[in-house]
Amino acid sequence: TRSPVTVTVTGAAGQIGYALLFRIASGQLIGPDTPINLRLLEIPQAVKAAEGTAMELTDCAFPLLRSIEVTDDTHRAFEGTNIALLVGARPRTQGMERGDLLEANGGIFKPQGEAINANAADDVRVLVVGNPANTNALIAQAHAPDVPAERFTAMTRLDHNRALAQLAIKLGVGIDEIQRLAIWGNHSATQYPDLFHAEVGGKIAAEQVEREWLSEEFIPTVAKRGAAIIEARGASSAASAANAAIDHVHTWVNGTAEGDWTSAGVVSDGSYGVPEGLISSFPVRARDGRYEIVQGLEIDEFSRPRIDASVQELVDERETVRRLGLV
Ligand code: NAX
Repeated sequence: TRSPVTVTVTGAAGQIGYALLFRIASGQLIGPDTPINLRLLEIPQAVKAAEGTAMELTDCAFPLLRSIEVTDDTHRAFEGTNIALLVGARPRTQGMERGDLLEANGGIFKPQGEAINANAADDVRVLVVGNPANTNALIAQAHAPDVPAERFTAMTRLDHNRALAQLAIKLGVGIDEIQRLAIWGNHSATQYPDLFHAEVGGKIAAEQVEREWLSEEFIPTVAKRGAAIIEARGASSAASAANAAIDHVHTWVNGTAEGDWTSAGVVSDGSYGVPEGLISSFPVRARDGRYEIVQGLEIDEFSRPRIDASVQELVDERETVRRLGLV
């Protein structure tokens, strides 16, 4: 058995929280040898509901779950945290402009960034799930100057998994036969799922599908899947989002398979024309506990404008939060 890891989950009483916490406590986040101390952060009105979830977690008698603490104190929530999953966010409500949404979320992610900076463990890793995830991650990172910027990431693994599944269905192959797929840009409808580097059976995926399917079906289906789930379920993706968060952290800690990569929103080093400092999705490898951007890929002319459009949206979001004094 390894030393225990402290995992903080914000928005713990929400629907993703409910799908996520039991999997963390059962050992799926890091691995079957690592005991977990859980910290659940909620707003005061939802603390009672989070305590109910904590009771159920206790009742599972998970061998790896060492402790659970529910709090509405942001500083306490991140004390000694090794893994921070920032799930709670302010949803867009009717009549709300994008600027209002970014400002409301700044009110959440700025203090959480500060609290991580002041209280978290030296090896803290942060995954932002709450939307707009990339820019929320940027805001938190901007307020944690003592934490290496690369420790702040945004979740595009759900988009990645959606793209894997759509391609597997189309080609009639297993998920494990697909390698090197990647999501570029923002976790939004502008995201670009790239099949020009993806391989199926050692051959480029884009060459195994019709170009029209790629542009008219695959890309929009992946990009608008969140809306399709809401339409069908009457609620937004929860278990699949929780699953993707588990995948993101598990890969970060345990590494990608040799020769393969995955997708994550990470701080740009200027690669592929993505302005430095933006938190954008890239093809990434995980090695030695770090995500690194896969370098040296050639970007074809189908992909280039699509990547650029999504990155431009991130640039605009950063401009907005700069004007609001949030970064
Ligand atoms: P819910 O509304 O069910 O839960 C959110 C929870 O966050 C609530 O319990 C609320 O009390 C809490 N909360 C709000 N402000 C908080 C704060 N300052 N500190 C701590 N907790 C706070 O939403 P849910 O369906 O769980 O979704 C959570 C977030 O994930 C949303 O922002 C959603 O848009 C985002 N998603 C991101 C995805 C991604 O791929 N990156 C996909 C799924 C999901 O849409």
